[in-house]
Formats: sequence, C-alpha cells, structure tokens
Amino acid sequence: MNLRLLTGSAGIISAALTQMSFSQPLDLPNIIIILADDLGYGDVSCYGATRLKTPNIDRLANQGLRFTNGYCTSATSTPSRYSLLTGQYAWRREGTSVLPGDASALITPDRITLPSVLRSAGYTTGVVGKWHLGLGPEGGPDWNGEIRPGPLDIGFDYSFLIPATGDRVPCVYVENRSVVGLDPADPISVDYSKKIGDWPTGKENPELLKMHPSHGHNMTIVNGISRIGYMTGGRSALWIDEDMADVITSKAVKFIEDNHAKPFFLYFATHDIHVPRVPHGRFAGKSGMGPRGDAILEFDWSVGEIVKAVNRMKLQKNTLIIVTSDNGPVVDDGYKDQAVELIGTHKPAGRLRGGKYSAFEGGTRVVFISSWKGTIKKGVSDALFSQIDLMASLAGITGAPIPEGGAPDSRNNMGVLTGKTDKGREWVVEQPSRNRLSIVKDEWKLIEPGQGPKIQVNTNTETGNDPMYQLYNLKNDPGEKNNVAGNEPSIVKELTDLLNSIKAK
Ligand code: NG6
Ligand code: CA
Repeated sequence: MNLRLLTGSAGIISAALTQMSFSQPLDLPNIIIILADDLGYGDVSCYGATRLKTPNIDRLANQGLRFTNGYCTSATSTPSRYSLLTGQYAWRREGTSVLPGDASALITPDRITLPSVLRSAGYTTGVVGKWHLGLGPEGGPDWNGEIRPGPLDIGFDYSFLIPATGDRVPCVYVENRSVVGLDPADPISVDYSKKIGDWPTGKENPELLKMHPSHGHNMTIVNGISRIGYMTGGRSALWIDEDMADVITSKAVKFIEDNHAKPFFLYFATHDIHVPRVPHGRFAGKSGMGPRGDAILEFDWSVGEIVKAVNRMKLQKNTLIIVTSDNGPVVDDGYKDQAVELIGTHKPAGRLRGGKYSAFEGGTRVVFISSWKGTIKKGVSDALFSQIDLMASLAGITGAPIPEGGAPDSRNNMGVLTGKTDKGREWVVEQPSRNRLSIVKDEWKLIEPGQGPKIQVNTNTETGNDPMYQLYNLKNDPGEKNNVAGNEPSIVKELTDLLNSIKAK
C-alpha cells in the first residue's frame, strides 16, 4: 500500500513537525472526489441500470471498489456537502438546510475542513463545480466586488463555482473571489424575496421559456429557463446551461494538469444530474429517457474526462478517485423535462425505496466507488461506509493530523475506503431533515417518527414520514416494505438509545 508517509501517531505530532515530515510531497497520493448531484443508487449501469450505459463510471468500478452500502449524510445537498467538507453532521447545526443562492458562507474561516487539513499536509487544493454552501459575510456576497469569505478562506487554493445550484440565481460562475466575465457597467443584483429589475419571469412570461417549471422555479428567466430567485444585471457573465458540464469539466481537468507535479486534492462537484437538466447537444436525446437520462450520460462523460486527464499525466498509480453523489434521486424536481414520462422501467434508486428528500434508503444510500490503481484491489464491498468519514479517512491516508476540534463526527475508516478490510462502520446515521434522523446498524434500519405527508406532493417522493417509529430488516426487506417495529421492541429501544447517544455527543 502506498502509505509511505503514515506516521501512526499522527494525532500527537505538532503541526510544525508535521509540515516538515511532508517535505517529500510526491509520496502523497492525489485525491479526487467527484460528487454528482441527485444521482440515484440505480442510475448507473454498474449499479444495475440497464436502460442506459455509463462506461466510464463502470470502468472505475471494475478497476476499483464498488460499495453497496455507501452513504451520504443527508437527503439534500447543503447538509450533505457541509458534512463531507467538515466531518461534522449538519444536523448538529442550525441553518444547514437547502440554502438560497444569496446565502452567506456557512463554513466560516475558523473551521477545520477537509481541504484545510490536506493543505496543511502539503496538498494543493481545488474545488470546481456546485458549491451550495453560501458565500460572503452575513447579509450575503457582494457579487460585484470581492467575494469573501468563500472556499479560499477555508482551505482551498483554487475555486471555480456554480455558487448555489443550476436552478438558483445568480446564474454566473465565480472563480476564486469574483464573478467570471462581469462587466462593471452592468452590475448584478439578486433578491430571493421580491422581484428586482425588469427581466422577465417564468410566471409573467411563460411564452419565453424553452423549459417550463412543473413546480416553483417561476422567477427570473435566464437562458430560456426560469429559476428560483430574482436577478438582474451581469449579462456578459451569465452561464449557458448547455455548456456547463464542458466548462466545469475543463476547469477540473486544467486543475489536474496544472498541479500534476505535486500532490493535489480536487473536489469536483458536478451540476449533473440536478435540475434544470439541459445537457449539451452531444448528449441530448441519447439516453431515450429524456434530459434526466441524458444528464447521466453527460455525468459519465465528465468522469471519463477526469480519468483521462489522470492517465495523461501518468498519475493513475498515485491518485485515489472517488465517485459518489450528494443525495438520492428525484424524477420531477420542478421542471417539465419529460423525466416522468420517459422513465419507463428505469429505477433511479434501484431496489431501494424513496429518493431525494426521503428517510428511506433511496435518500442517502448512493453510488460510491473508490479507485486507486495498484493500491485498491478491484471488488465489491458490502461494508457500511459514510461520507462523514471521508475527512478522517483521507487525512489518515495522507498522514495529516486533524487539529483538535476538527471533524468531530468523522472516523478514520481508510482501511474500508481502500478495501483493506470489509469491517465498516458499526452504524450509519441518515438525515432526511434536521429534526428527524434514521439509523442503520447491522441489518436493521430505524426511522424516527415524522410529521408531514407520506408522499411529497410535487416530487412524488415517498418521504418515509410516519407518526410512529419504523423498523426495517434491510437484509430480508431491502425495499423497506414491512415495518416490524411492533414485533421487535428491544431492537427499537437499542437503536433509539444509540441514536440518542450519538445526538447527545
Ligand atoms: C428545492 C427545489 C428543488 C431543488 C432543491 C435543492 C423547488 C420547488 N424545489 O427547494 O428543485 O433545487 O430545493 O436540491 O424550488 S439540492 O440537491 O440542491 O438539495
Ligand atoms: Ca443534490
């Protein structure tokens, strides 16, 4: 195993000494996390999809380790990404649910983060793609000036961002501290509470739309698509959705090329396959499943481009590549893009129940592949693994100590990530919403009682809401159909106690 710099007693080494021990940075593996958006457990062919093929993702899985029990921490983006980058469960903090596009920075410069830890170990760190963790000071970012704090203040050396999501204004890229291509004579204004400026909206001018909303998403129109939130100005900086995957993938590839000579960490968070699904013409119509399927093909292409860049730089044997998703799948997430009509027999969450927003497994059990030529043996791992452990595990792989107080919920499970052991976490906590959690341990899954509809009206997702505790045996009943809480009171008690003790930490 390529762990020449492992110190063993990393925790007690002082930061200064640690800096010195990493003076031979070439010994550190490069790390690339490719985080898809809303990609379901059943959306790629190596996880069972048959109506489309994802050859690049499949190849990585065939060379590396494909996890059947890999989890993100939350069934929506902001909390999931927050946990991945901080090693702290988002539900421990208020204000971590889905953020508007003008939110201030959720992860402030005082925080210890995955990139800050890797950076202290000698890595050059970059984030490319969807951020959705807020930018700027309280009150939100200054889109027309210097945008700080942001990724550069929490451990990244380089950033190229979609500030929030593709369906939220402002529809511009932010590179490092400024909006790309902005003309100062045409400043950007953003508002999430009221219309500003005179740009048409989806509500008032539906005749201008090339893609219509199915719910929400009827505010400012940019590139023929109405969004969440209002904006005006910044015409020269507006993105073109069709080019988004090309733009961000080329930035990610360039980051790899520019930094190939020294260890780098790249967090590449694609827009695919989130709404609005507007893939490039090369992919449009290719899946036979409409834009949602086409966006999966586009995501697979992006993965292929990253792998090609790694190979071109001859870094295969020194690069760990992880492919995963921020939360489970949703079919109709607010635009009439034919995803519902053309889904046919395709099961976005595979055999799992529920999806994005859901307490069922489909919400948080996701595609998870780790690949590292020569170090990770190919295979399938059934071990429990959670993205919450990426921070401590990646720190472990690089030998980087996590300073006191950092990554409180993250555990070093690098042996699981690299396939040295199949003894995973004892339990995994899943977050459908902040005030309600689920826990998986052994073959059992407990869902806390929750108010609200059983089926989310607009997205048609099975939420997993139930006024009573639900207990499922995932081994016999992977689709969570038979609630056995009434028959197994001692297991309900054990898991409730465990969950409460985790919450109390
Ligand atoms: C919801 C949006 C949905 C999506 C989601 C965030 C509406 C009606 N729905 O509020 O389209 O943007 O937020 O998705 O506005 S996430 O993957 O970034 O968490
Ligand atoms: Ca998401």
